[in-house]
Amino acid sequence: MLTLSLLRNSTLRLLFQQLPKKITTECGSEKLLKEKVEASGDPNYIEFLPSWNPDEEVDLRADVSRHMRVIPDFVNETEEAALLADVEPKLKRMRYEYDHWDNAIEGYRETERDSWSPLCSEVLSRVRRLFPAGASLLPQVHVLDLAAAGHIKPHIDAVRFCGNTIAGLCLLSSAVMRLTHEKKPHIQLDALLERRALYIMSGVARYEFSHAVLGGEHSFFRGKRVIRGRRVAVICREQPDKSTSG
Ligand SMILES: O=C(O)CCC(=O)C(=O)O
Repeated sequence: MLTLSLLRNSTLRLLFQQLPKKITTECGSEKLLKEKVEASGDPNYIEFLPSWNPDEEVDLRADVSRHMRVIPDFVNETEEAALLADVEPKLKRMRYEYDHWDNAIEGYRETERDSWSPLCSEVLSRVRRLFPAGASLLPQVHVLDLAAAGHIKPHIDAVRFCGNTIAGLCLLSSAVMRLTHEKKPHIQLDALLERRALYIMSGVARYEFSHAVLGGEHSFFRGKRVIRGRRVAVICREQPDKSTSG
C-alpha cells in the first residue's frame, strides 16, 4: 500500500519512468514468476517419497501436485508480525492441549477470528483471491497454534466442516506436512511449509490422501532436518458443500 501511494507521487513516478529498461523488465518478469508460483505452487517445496515409484500412478502424481500448492514467502516479516499481534493476546490466555478428543493433534491451542487489523485484512484478501472463482469462504479464520513439541497426526478432513479448498499461512516456524494415500500408504509426498509460506490444499490432496504435520524428530525434507519450533497456522476454509454437510 505504502509503495503504491508513493508511486502515485508524481516526482517518484517520473523517477520510476526513468529507470533503466532492464530493471523495469526484471520487475515485470519477477511479477510474472510470482503470479506463476501463486497459480501452480513452487514444485521445489514438494518431495515425492522414494516408496512412490515414478512409474506408478503417474496421473495421480500430476493431480496431487496441482492440489497441494506451496507458495514460499507469501507474507513478509511485517505482515507475519501483524498477524501474530492480532492473534497472540487470545492464544496466550489458553493452554496447550495434549489430549484432543479424537487424539488427532498433540500440543495445540486454537481459536477463530473474524476481525483483523487493516494490514492483516489486506493479507487475508490476498489469500482469499487464490481460492477458485466463486468459492464461498467461512467468515471465521481458524488459528492453530502448535507447540514446538506438538504434531498433527494423519487425518482426512471431514466434509461436514469445510469445503474443497483450504489455504494455510505458516507463521513462526517451518514444518513438514506429509500426505499419505489412504488406500496405498506407500504413496506419499512431503511438503516443506517454510515460515511465512502459504499452502493451498484441495481435491485429491484432501480427500484421497491423509495429511499430517510431523513432529520435530521426524521433520526432514530432502534429507535435511527441518527445525520445528512453535508454529502458528492461519487457515482460511471454504464453506462446506451443502449437499454433503448434512
Ligand atoms: O496446521 C496446519 O497447517 C494443518 C491443519 C490441519 O491439518 C487441518 O486443518 O486439517
